[in-house]
Amino acid sequence: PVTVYLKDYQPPAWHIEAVELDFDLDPDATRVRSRLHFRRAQETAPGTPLHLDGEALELLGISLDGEPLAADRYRLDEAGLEVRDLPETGLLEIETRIQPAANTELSGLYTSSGNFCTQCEAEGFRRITFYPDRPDVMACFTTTLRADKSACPVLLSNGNPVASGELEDGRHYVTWQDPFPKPCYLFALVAGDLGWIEDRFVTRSGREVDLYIYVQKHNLDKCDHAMASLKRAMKWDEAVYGREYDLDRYMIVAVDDFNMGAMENKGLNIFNSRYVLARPDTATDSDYQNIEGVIGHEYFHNWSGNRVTCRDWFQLSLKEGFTVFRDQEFSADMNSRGVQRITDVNILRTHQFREDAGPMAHPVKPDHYVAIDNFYTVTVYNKGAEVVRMLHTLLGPEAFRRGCDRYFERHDGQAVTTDDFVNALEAANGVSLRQFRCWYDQAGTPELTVERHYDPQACTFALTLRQQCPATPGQSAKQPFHIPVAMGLRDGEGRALPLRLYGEAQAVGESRVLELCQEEETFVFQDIAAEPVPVLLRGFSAPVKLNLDYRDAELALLSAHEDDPFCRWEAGQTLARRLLLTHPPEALTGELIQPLVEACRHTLDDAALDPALRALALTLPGEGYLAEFVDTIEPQQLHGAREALRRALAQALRPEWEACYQALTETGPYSPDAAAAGRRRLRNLCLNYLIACEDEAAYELALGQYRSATNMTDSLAALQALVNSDCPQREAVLEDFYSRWQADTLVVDKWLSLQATAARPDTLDRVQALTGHPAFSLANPNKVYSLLRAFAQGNPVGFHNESGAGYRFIGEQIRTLDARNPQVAARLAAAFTDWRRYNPARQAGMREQLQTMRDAPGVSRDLYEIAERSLG
Ligand code: B3K
Ligand code: ZN
Repeated sequence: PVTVYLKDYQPPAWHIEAVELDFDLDPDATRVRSRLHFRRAQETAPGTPLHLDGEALELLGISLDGEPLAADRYRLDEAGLEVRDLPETGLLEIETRIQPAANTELSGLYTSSGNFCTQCEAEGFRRITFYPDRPDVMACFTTTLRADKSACPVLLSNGNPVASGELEDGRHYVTWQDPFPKPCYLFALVAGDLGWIEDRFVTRSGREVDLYIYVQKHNLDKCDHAMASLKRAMKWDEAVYGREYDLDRYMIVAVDDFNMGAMENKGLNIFNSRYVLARPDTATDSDYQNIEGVIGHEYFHNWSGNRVTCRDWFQLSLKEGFTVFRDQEFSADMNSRGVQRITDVNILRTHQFREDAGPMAHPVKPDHYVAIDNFYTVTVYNKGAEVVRMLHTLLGPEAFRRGCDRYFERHDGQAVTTDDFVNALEAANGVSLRQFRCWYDQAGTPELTVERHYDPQACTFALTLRQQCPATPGQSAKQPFHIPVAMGLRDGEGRALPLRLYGEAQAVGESRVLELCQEEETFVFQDIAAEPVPVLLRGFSAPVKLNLDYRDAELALLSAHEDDPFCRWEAGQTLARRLLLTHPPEALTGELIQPLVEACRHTLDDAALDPALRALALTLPGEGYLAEFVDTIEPQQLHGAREALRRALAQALRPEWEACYQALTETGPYSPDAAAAGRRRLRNLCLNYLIACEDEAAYELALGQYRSATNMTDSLAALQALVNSDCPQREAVLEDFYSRWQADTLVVDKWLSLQATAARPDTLDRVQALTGHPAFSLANPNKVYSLLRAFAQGNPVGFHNESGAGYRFIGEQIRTLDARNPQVAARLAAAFTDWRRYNPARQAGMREQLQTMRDAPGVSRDLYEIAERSLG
């Protein structure tokens, strides 16, 4: 497999000014006629051939300016088509044949539940027709779809419909025109027998936009939340970024078979149905949240991604990091800002920090890849979002907005780089972000070590901040980063102190952002009457690991008094983490855990605190996060410790959990709003503790909740509690759930995940058995994620079973899957990349699977790259 390097980037030699596509749709043999209006780029020497990418295509014909092209004027190879001796401008017509129903990779044109749909990002368009498949080639698309009218009454593509009519043999056609030039990765078509709901949005300048959500007809009663979310997103982007929608219609289509979450195709988003469909009895509160977030994300791409796109795929974070930041802020504004931030930090620290510390570590702007689809990572997306968030923090909201305005204005209609984004922020504000650019180029998570010194005579408090970034593959030495450290100081009673730095005439507020640019800097605060408690990284202002030797009493104080929700939560988590990592499970009782018990009691009773924040504070750090703090990961040990502490807290506060549970009982109709969801979350957490007592009363409570639940959140929480307990009815309830929901594929996914993540000795056997269950299919990515990935990445004790059987099972599944869908196989293989973190026996078992994957005959580029880099 070939490696592509950023340093080799060359601008396109040929432009495509307009393209007309004509599809004769048939599941087994679709004919695609393409008319490319090409022009040689000014800098290109005459005689330079035109390269068109193509993969899995059957070429039926090719002509130039109306004449068939002689065989010696073009050459077909594995990568595509090379056309020689072209005039400066002209029209190339190409006819190809493809087989949508046989497309198991779900890249290009494929069928899902009998309907046609496409996925072109990153390099799927070349599986539809020969084309310069790179984002810096932007063209205006006109697309005609022809299909059988009864099988495909709905025919959709980008832009606006401009013509339609009947054809012979019961076929019909629709022609779509997209007035905005776009790269081919944003092309989409959908054809099939779909139902839809419609709505309308009036932009703030008074333009009317028709909104459509298309789904399989049996799902029509599950679209309202997605539509409401879309309208909120459109309004938010106008209010916060001044960005309006630009076409007459905005369409969303939900399909059951989709490799990723969703795709921002211009005017025609295609979604994994799990990010569209919701009804109170089928979707949980977090499903509702995720739908709102992903609908927002794809909508925001219309500006950050589509109107301004990426020059090449190394710039992926230009659109993804920025758009994730935008969707996180949207969700924060629609719900609870504190809860959103803690949730996002949790994802970052559990998954991205881990990636950044392993063999797949890469910068936010990578500099080489084998399969670009492997780089849709938590680093490019979530760390990329943190980088944009730091720019927001450093510049402040107004200057950040000015910079974004400048960026959209300067680059509208262009394909640009992350550097262009930073340039625009600089230019609009007259600042230099030279050193800040390190965040784009250097991989690895910096460690921020803090030393403090209080001088009672001088009444000064000095904070010395030192940064250090570990080596990552291919990058041994690192330049210091420009790190914004949002901070404050509190006195012994928890009161915030005014902050006056050395040399300042007066205090500047009680919260401020220190900028660490050197390897080490000291900040001295004046007028500090007694030793204060420092609070660092408010709002988690930088994606770094913080080392600060807090005393337990200080953490307790912050967990009771700090205003910043993240820092308050973090203080409690740190207390719990210390217990979990420094004591054997059997010691986690009595005196030792008394301070934590008291902190939990305080949180439980704190009626003034948002229930969702209380639930987060009362949740023990996850095993995945804890694993970041040990040298050798012993999954059973981490799990055992966490379970022991959970049981101890459950028993110590039994009456309190029960009282809180009862107090939060609600009877009204379901609403997914943040307040109601927060109350359910806390109540279900109480249930989760109560069931840890493993007694009849707790079982009855869970069984009662399962039977009487009127929404999926409560139903699933009860089921999960039971499945992870020794309750004798657990199997019966699981069966009941399946027989009730077997017709709803997304609910069945939850049923699979629950079993795959159950902490029970027989889980591996069960997961193996479930691969043969009618509910499972390797052909559907959601099923693979719900069962196999949930087991491999969400059940460390099961997957890392001493016997190695978990490794062998998942390895085998990956190899089978690779032949059918390399992208999904490669995602699943991520479970093995961290093999060096385990003991020698596990290392050997994991490495063996990676080697077998890498050396398998016919291994895909995607899987090869993951295995090879992991073995590195
Ligand atoms: N841009 C798409 C991801 C495409 C995946 C390519 N393998 C989804 C998103 O980030 O909005
Ligand atoms: Zn995106």
